[in-house]
Amino acid sequence: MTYSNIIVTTENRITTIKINREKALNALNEKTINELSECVKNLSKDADTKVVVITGVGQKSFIAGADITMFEGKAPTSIREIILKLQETLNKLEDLSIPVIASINGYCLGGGLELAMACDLRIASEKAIVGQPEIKLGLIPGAGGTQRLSRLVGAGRAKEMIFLGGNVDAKTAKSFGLINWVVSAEDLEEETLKIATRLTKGPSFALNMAKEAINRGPEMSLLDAIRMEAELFALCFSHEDVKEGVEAFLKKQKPNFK
Ligand code: DAK
Repeated sequence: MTYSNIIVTTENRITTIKINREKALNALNEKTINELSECVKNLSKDADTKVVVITGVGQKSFIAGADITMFEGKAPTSIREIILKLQETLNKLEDLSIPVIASINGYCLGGGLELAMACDLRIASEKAIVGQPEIKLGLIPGAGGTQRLSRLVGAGRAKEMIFLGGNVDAKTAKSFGLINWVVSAEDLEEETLKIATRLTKGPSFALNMAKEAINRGPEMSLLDAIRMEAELFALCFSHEDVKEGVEAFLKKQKPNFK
């Protein structure tokens, strides 16, 4: 598939996906969702990529939500089809075995925030604006927002953001626990790259196990989740990275994970 609504590049084992609809503030239309879906499917089979970064083209917007023109005159059945595709894509994104970073360069609204929340880490420009404004359209978040937002910030904050549909700035979003880092707009690309590069040098098997434990845990009782953690901890010993990490520590050297 040749992409036009997303730009995909890979450098030093970091794959960057840029949403490329600057004139519509990178809103997600059906074509963009289909391209993203294909790209995420390919990434799940890509052994070379160690980290994924998602961002938006331009200075103004990460993703200003779903493309609202899509909602006009659509039958509920066709809306359902598109929304299931988006949900499926975000679930696959969340399930990638490698770390995924949302680099939020501006408006991050509705489906855009839902996509960012399906990523593992979120770094934002201080100019970023974040929100779930669906209620203003007579809608609710439809791509995982009611669930992922309340898990990230708690039910009270999630209800505040979803019921009132107000936007918050990056610093406030960070104080909610919704964003990991806030940096200046000029530094966003470089700071994102620093984090991504650091992750490419990490032990990929252990990173995968940590992601699995954190993502699966909330679906289980605490005791079952802790038991799963122990199993995944033990599984790490099946990988050469543990030997490398432990030996490097004992020799007071930096580990060189393969
Ligand atoms: N959809 C389509 N076009 C959009 C857009 C959007 N979400 N957001 C902005 N644009 C377009 C504007 O129409 C305008 O186009 P032109 O008039 O130049 O042709 C251009 O981008 C620049 O926007 P503005 O002129 O409005 O720029 P401002 O700086 O004045 O305002 C803004 C920026 C982000 C505050 C404003 O554009 C805005 O409020 N945008 C809408 C935000 C929003 O409500 N987002 C959608 C939430 S609903 C689903 C998938 C996901 C979901 C549900 C279903 N399916 C796949 C079915 C989730 C739902 C949502 O995301």
